[in-house]
Amino acid sequence: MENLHEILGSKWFKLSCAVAGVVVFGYVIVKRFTRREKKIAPKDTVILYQFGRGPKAPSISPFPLKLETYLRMANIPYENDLTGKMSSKGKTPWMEYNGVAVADSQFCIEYLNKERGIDLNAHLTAEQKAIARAFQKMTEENLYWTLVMQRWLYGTKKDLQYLFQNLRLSVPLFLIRRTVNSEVHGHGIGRHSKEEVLKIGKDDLKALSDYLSQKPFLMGDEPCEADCAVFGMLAQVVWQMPNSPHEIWIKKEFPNLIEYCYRMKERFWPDWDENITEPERKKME
Ligand SMILES: N[C@@H](CCC(=O)N[C@@H](CS)C(=O)NCC(=O)O)C(=O)O
Repeated sequence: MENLHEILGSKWFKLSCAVAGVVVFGYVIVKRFTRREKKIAPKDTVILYQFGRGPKAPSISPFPLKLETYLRMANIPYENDLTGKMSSKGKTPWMEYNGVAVADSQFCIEYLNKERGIDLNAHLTAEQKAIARAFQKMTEENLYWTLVMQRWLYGTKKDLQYLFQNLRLSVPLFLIRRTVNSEVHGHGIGRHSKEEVLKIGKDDLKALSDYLSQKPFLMGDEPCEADCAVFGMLAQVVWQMPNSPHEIWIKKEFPNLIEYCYRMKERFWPDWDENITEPERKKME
């Protein structure tokens, strides 16, 4: 008891309390003034949470562009929240729809399909649906990681600064690189040599190019759900990975993938230029 009194009365205890008080007070003030207004959506309107716009494509990430393209393809009213707030799973994109939060672009699509009775694959046979799914998964679960490794690990800091200049990178680059290294190691692809990783990327692009061939869209004359994912990914290569091996291959060996991206952009993004930051910056220069 004596000891407790001594501790409570000591100079160090009082100083620690004062410091803790200042820290808590500062935290409350910062939180109070940086609190963002929560978007309230009209009924049946999606709030799409994603990063801010990219320099030459509406997102620097394939998955938000996939989901936003889907919302357009399916004619679903939506509003963007571009503050970069992450989902409950710590990823982007995610959405709120009539008060329900859904994380993961594919789960968002499936939720909306169910809620609104949408089927963008209605014109496909069961066999075509299976092929579309296989290509989508190859693109999102395999090709994607070669883009991640090119962008974050093999690419230059200058390329990243260009990509992120209008976005807040709240975590220092070395920490992001450390996380990416551990993610790709866990996935397995990060254990391969750079040459091997790039070969995987090129082989996937070749498979997409060979399968697309002269067709306007992945599965034929009309776009389907998988086109949203494939376009979201390829748009990064076409517009936002300058001088990367991926861009060089696509330009030299798989030009039908570039034509495909322009076709998708024309059909679903007539307002593309208003949703990228590059023209704005050009005007300011
Ligand atoms: N399967 C998810 C993938 C989303 C995803 O990987 N998003 C990345 C951006 S490209 C992300 O949020 N990364 C942040 C992180 O992993 O911490 C989806 O389809 O939404």
